[in-house]
Amino acid sequence: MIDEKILCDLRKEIENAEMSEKRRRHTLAVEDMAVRLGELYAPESLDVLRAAALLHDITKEYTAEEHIAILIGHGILPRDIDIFAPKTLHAQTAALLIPEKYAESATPEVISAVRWHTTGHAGMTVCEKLIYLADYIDETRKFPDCVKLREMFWSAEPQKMNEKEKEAHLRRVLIESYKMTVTALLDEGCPISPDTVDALNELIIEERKNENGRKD
Ligand code: DGI
Ligand code: FE
Ligand code: FE
Repeated sequence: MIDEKILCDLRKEIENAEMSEKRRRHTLAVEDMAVRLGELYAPESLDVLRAAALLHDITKEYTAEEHIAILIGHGILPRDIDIFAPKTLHAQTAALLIPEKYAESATPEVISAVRWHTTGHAGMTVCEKLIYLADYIDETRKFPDCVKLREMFWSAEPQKMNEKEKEAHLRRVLIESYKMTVTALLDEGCPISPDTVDALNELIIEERKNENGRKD
């Protein structure tokens, strides 16, 4: 449990951290969205969600060279995909720096939610899914795909769904988000991280099993 005082201090630190005004507003809006999603899907983990949201983009504005130096400094050899999909690097480096810079918030759940917030991966926990989604649909995002996904998530009124419906709804929204991301990346000639592909495949397979279950 990360107590309220640690979370308040963390928010103050992030409010004063060296990052652009846009990134700061986004970070605080991800915290708001993570809490809204958490109230629906993981009310017992609001502390994890708040800390992960506040920490998820702490290295977003570092250069590619700085990210690579952090990986190497932690004994990690950058893979080809790290070099050719550089926008995914900040999730790895933020997760590496949290225990050093924000030790009081550095629980395994917080670190993993930050680590996977950009690509996702196979076997995502509910907190990992919620931070990934909160990051995509926070209220400051005006990009058409984000507006569309935010609308898709809330217009279905998940507050009124039972547990099974809510789970299926989250899965469908996540699949849609990955479709939009992968399509945009391919259009731009960017490689798709194997973690992104693994996450999407797993969600599609779960969805197919669910459809078959409904037919039986
Ligand atoms: O850091 P944010 O901008 O708030 O959001 P984010 O951490 O989800 O990063 C989004 C960026 O990462 C976006 O430009 C797309 C890129 N990205 C996400 N998954 C992949 C990826 N880029 C490549 N090349 N491959 C991926 O699988
Ligand atoms: Fe990010
Ligand atoms: Fe973000």
